[in-house]
Amino acid sequence: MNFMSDMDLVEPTLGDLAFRKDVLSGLSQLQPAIPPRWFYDHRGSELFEDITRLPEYYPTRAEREILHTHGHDMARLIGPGRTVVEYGSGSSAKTPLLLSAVEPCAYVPIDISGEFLMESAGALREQFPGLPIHPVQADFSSQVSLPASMQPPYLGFFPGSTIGNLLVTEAVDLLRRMAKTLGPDAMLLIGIDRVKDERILLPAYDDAQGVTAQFNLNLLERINRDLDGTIPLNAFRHRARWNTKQSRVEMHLEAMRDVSFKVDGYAFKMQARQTIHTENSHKYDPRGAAVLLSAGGWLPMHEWTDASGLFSVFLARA
Ligand code: AVI
Repeated sequence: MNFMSDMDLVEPTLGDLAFRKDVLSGLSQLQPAIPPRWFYDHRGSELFEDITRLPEYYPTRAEREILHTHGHDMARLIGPGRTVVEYGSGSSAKTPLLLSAVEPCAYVPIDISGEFLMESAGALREQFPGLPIHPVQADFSSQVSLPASMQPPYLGFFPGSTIGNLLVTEAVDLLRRMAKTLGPDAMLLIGIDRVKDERILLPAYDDAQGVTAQFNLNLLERINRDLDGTIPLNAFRHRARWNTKQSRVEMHLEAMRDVSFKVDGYAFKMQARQTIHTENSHKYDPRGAAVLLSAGGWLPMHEWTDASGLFSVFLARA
């Protein structure tokens, strides 16, 4: 006999509904576009970890080099005894470098993915016994509340140049929310990718092994799986473009022929060469980064770069 259990009646979560809304409204625009936060399902997060190890993808290596080389200098300016609040901690790959340098009194990783949070908090507890670790599962695209037991002064940590994936107005809003959450005596340590030659930028987003292409195309697989989509994956290809005016690398999925498909029962048509815009990765020169931080309510104190000058880490105060 075949009974239907309660588990079979799966209610859509708020995340599922937000994904559906972003995809249906995004595909209906004149320039179809889907926000990059939907890249990170389980497979997408794995592919992103693979990207960080690619020879062409310099940001992760360059930022690690900066934290490794200048950790003592950073610790001197930051001082001991702050509660470190990491935004979008993910797999927390760079956290040990920071925590060993700055002598924090507690660590609060914030991430939308509970799975990643628990895994990395467990690993850090082993590595830093005695350090109180309080994970917060939250989406920092809205105001985040810190656990009541956490004490200022805070050090916000936002590595990886994730700020670059936001439009400038969104980035300013996020920085302001961080300033509000972390309070008047806070500091912020933030990774920001620099403007550089296209010959370095483009391969970083269109690697020879095609891992970034898989990462981009995985979004269509996710739509087909989670939103009952019929998008023919082999009709699309990955594209990375440098947009000089907006100082950003853009990722698109380009239709290689005219295509029609359905998502959640809604019909869509795209012509050959039309694209779905899936990501912006803004690059800042030192002045642009300082202006961005100031507009977000943070006063830049110091900038460190790697030996090749590819990437910056800024320390700022509220
Ligand atoms: C997460 N973020 C900072 C990455 C970036 O470089 O913009 C995402 C990424 N997209 C393609 N490769 C990496």
